[in-house]
Amino acid sequence: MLTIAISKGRILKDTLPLLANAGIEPAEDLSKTRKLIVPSVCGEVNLIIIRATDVPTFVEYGAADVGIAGKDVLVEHNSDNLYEPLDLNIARCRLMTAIVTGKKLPAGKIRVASKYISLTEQYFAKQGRQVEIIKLYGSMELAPIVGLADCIVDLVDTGNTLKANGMEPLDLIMDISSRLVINKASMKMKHEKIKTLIKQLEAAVERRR
Ligand code: PRT
Ligand code: MG
Repeated sequence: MLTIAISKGRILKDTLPLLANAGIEPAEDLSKTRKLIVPSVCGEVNLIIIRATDVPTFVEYGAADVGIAGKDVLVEHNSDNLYEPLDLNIARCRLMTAIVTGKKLPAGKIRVASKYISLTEQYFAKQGRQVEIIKLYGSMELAPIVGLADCIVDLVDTGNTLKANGMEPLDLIMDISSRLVINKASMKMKHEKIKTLIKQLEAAVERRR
């Protein structure tokens, strides 16, 4: 059996066609079921359905052999126990700083709201700027408007969310897409199965280009 960790959020709709190309189809409609473990039609794979941010944790501890997660989540998680053999080129977006439209960052120490504590810290350290980071779990766009922070670090796709909240993107921190990750021990123990999966997904990603 191979266990694959996937998340129900925006990554799912792009993930399913890729998995289908690798011969993996969920035995139930994932958008409807409340089950957290769903077998594949072929019976050789179990899909576990978890929060996007939990994918690296499940794969790191071997609770799943394989997972699909955003680069943002992977860099923030920062594990040495994961192979990352394939860029799936799905759920693409940019990690950016953003600010109230027309405003400039004040001089000196600034307050930055984000759910990406480690990425934010690294980015501003490289810029040589002192920051106080305020951890939020969502609705980052609100923080500068209500005076909680000078700017935010968040994912931007169309830019519509920022715009709708009177904000604009400032600097690009990192281009983001979703990646295939593999538990290091699984890579050894289930080498043939996983190698085949990587090859099939690779081909599916190429075809999708
Ligand atoms: O489970 P949890 O709630 O912690 O995760 P989640 O809700 O963030 O999951 P999900 O499914 O929403 O996102 C999972 C992954 O999708 C992220 O880790 C990214 O790798 C990827 N992704 C790609 C995005 C976006 N694009 C994106 N636009 N994740 C979030 N957004 C949000 C962004 O945070 C902002 O609120 O969409 C808004 C901006 O979109 P635009 O189009 O208005 O610019
Ligand atoms: Mg969300």
